[in-house]
Amino acid sequence: MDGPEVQVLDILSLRDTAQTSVAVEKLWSGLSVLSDVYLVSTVTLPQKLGGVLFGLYDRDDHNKILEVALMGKVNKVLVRYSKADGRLHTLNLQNAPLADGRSHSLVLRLGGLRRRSLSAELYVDCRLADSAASLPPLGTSQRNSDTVELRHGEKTYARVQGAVQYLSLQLGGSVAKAGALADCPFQDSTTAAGSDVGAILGDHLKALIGQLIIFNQVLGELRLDIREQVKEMSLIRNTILECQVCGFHEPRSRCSPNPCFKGVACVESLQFPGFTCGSCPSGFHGNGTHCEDEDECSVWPCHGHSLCVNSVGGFSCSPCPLGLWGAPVSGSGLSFAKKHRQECSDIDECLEQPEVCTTNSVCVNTVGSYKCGGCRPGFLGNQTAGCFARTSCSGLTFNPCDANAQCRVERSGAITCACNVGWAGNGNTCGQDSDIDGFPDRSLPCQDTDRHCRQVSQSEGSRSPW
Ligand SMILES: [Ca+2]
Ligand SMILES: [Ca+2]
Repeated sequence: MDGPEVQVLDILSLRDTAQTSVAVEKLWSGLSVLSDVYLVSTVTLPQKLGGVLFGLYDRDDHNKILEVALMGKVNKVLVRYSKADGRLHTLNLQNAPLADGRSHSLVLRLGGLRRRSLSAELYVDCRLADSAASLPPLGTSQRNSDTVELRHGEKTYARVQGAVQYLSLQLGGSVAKAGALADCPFQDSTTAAGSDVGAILGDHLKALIGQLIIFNQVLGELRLDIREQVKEMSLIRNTILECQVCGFHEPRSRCSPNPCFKGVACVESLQFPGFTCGSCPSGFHGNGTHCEDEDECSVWPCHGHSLCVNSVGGFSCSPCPLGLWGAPVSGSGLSFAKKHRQECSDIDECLEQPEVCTTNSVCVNTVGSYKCGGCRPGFLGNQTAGCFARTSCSGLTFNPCDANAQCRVERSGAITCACNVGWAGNGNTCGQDSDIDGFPDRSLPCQDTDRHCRQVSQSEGSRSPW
């Protein structure tokens, strides 16, 4: 059906009124029998500029019958046409960025001309830009083609430094055919040749597909936008996190208040949960957030007879047992406890505390204690009474002197005894000497050579000094 009936009217090639009239007539008769009409054009528009591209007007009252205008500022194509009741209907087709100084192709399809509702599709640069369906029908029946005037925007566009390179109307045919005029590789639609029902369904389907395509395009753009937004957000977040001088940085810190165990350093982190804790303090084990006391006593750091006391964060050993000596041990941590075991060594009491046993007695050192034995050789006595030299002035038992004599230790260590005044004898034994002549009143039972043990005789009295 598309084949021989399809006509293409090259608008720009219409040179005179006669040619134009023929073209208008063809168009006018086409509108009443055809299903689709296509406007195909290639234009160049400077930034934000636009203008009427094609229009049909009533020669008598100058009313618009059909007008297609490009709105460069808002990227729209405005289609205005008079409805059956003579009033003007305006159709806005979006997503048409045509005004950027470059050449663009556009294909506008007006479909469903013989039905009760009109549909429209706009392709820009071979892509569906926008579509509309269920539009009020075109009011053409009451006009005669003689009163219709055709105008196009070639001169207007040239005035604003733009151009209309190509402009034609395709009467009937398919989108694919119209696309071919604009070098667009559209696929041929099968519905165009179907029945009315098929055509209606096809129009709706086309409109639906068109909307879906646009929706997809919008989604794709949105996705790109969201990706950009996410990038920017993470950039801003990182900037804020790294910004030390920002006043609001500190209060938002994940380390304030410190979420780590008491005394453990907290470092801000970009990874979840936003902070990192240092290692647990000495004497504790855990992940830095939760730390538990280590039981140092479990590695037996104390001496076998000392008491180990585990405390929160540390331990201590009781002092070495009696008789042993060692430095006090306390600290924190299992490794410390393993390296610093309590050492208790014996005290040599005999050497360090000579007075623990009686002077001149035997002292024997033992591990953890000592023993006191008997008196050393040359001494007599015991631990209770003391140990004395066999002769000495110290104890009554070993004093060789008479009770009435003076005991004296000479420098040589020898002991000498001398009878007190009024007494005479050899010192070891003394007798009363009433006349104080150095001789006892009576002979004494002692042996001596200096006669002081004997009473002096009368015969010997002549030898006295008196
Ligand atoms: Ca502990
Ligand atoms: Ca000892």
